[in-house]
Amino acid sequence: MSRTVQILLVVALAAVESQGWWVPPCKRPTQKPKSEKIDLYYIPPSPPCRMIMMTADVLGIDVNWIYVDLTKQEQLKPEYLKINPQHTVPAMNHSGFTLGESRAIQAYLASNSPKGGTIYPNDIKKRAKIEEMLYFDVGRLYPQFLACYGIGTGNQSDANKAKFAESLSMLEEYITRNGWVATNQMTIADLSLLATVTLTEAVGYDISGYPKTTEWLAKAKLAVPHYNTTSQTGLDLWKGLYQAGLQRN
Ligand SMILES: N[C@@H](CCC(=O)N[C@@H](CS)C(=O)NCC(=O)O)C(=O)O
Repeated sequence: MSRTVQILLVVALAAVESQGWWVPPCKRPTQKPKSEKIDLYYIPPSPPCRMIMMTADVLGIDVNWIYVDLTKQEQLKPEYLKINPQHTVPAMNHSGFTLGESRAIQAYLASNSPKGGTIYPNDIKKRAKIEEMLYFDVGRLYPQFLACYGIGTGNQSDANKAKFAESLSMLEEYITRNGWVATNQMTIADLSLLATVTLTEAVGYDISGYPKTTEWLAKAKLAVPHYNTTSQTGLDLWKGLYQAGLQRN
């Protein structure tokens, strides 16, 4: 090859490369997969959906909110059941990766977010404490609340009320020990329990006998961006449904 042809080839290659038309294999830039937006299926009044809304707001992440009309049984459609066989909201679809449990969604959102370490730290002991309180909520406090005050299904028997009150005392003890529910800072467990404990406001249950919980409730609400425009609106809708359920009984 003549010297002139060699120079022309080098110049042509440089031009092509600078336009990004072709990159030699050895120089191929690492292709970072574009992170697709997360789809979150929800309805505003649902307590587990409110905890997801609060988690997304605390993380400051932008997601696709997709309303599922339960009155039209959209949650029973085959395409929804593919995402969540439990036919419940909330549910999540992140480029084909699906979840149908609110607290698992919280953990995923936090793990996937640059700010996630603040509310879902990597430290294994802190995580264990957070999980302890998430299970406390899903396994004890929330079902005991629903046993008394579930929409159209609650039974405010003395036994049910006593169990709920005992669990509130346990929560009071955790908050007294930690400052927040699981650790000394706000975590996804606080957001889970915030969704549950604020339900007491909707049913007129007085928690002033639990002073640490009352203090925590106020500071947790302040720590959630847009609490009054997102979570509170959902809670008010839940209250309307609860009162309508009372009238039906
Ligand atoms: N353990 C689930 C419970 C979710 C749940 O019960 N969602 C209700 C609304 S609050 C629902 O979607 N019900 C409709 C159905 O069961 O078909 C979670 O926390 O994600």
